[in-house]
Amino acid sequence: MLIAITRAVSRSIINCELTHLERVPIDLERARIQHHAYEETLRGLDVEVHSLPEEPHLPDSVFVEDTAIVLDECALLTRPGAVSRRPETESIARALAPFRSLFTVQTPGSLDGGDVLTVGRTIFVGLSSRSNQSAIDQMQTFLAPYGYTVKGVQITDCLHLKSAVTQVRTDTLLVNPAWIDKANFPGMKLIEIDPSEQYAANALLVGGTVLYQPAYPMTQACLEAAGIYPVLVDESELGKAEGALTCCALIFRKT
Ligand code: CIR
Repeated sequence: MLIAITRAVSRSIINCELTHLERVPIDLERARIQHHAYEETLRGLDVEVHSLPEEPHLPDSVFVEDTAIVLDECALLTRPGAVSRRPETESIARALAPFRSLFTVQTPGSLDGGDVLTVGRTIFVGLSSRSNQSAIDQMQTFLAPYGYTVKGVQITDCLHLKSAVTQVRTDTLLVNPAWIDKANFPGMKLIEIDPSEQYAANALLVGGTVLYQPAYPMTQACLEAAGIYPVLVDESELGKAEGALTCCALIFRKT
């Protein structure tokens, strides 16, 4: 059984952090309808969804992925790279406490969950504008006793590691080679995005099902050519806040 922690879209989302996108109006109602459909899609996959109430004063708080890394054995609360996002972790700590023992990244470490890709016992961490070497060193210290290896990975021109690469099958990653060096993933099968769809590398693997946005039909065809038929879910309104599918939930096994 899988659990997903999600959070309602904040009424202040228009004041979100932006790094690579120009600010454009965000239709709050449309964002909420799409996010609700995303939660319903998860429920349809037998995921137990715990939807936290809106945080009216925390614009980016719907992007719960950035606040924690949840493994089978424990969870790590992040110290988000954007100062405006640091208060988001308080309520997430309360939500996770019934399920996992918690570690917390300490200053001078900074870490966004969007920079963390766990593949088996290897944890890749993007060295980005949000996540730094100190956080990687702390993760290695916390997680080595559980048998995890933490590897820093350089990314360029995108916000987070998972803007550039996500897992779509146990042995397969979906990757944008313009933003990350494929040599970081020896032994894995790689599917490249279509170069005309630069944001297409963010897919959400839930159990054996891939959730994917309808905005990337060329890359979707590449997935299908590899035998991966995604369930489509549209979070395009939150895309204007630089969010993608993985950002909107913390998904973990109910142990
Ligand atoms: C931010 O810049 O922090 C938010 N506007 C978007 C965060 C997206 N999160 C993610 O990709 N994990």
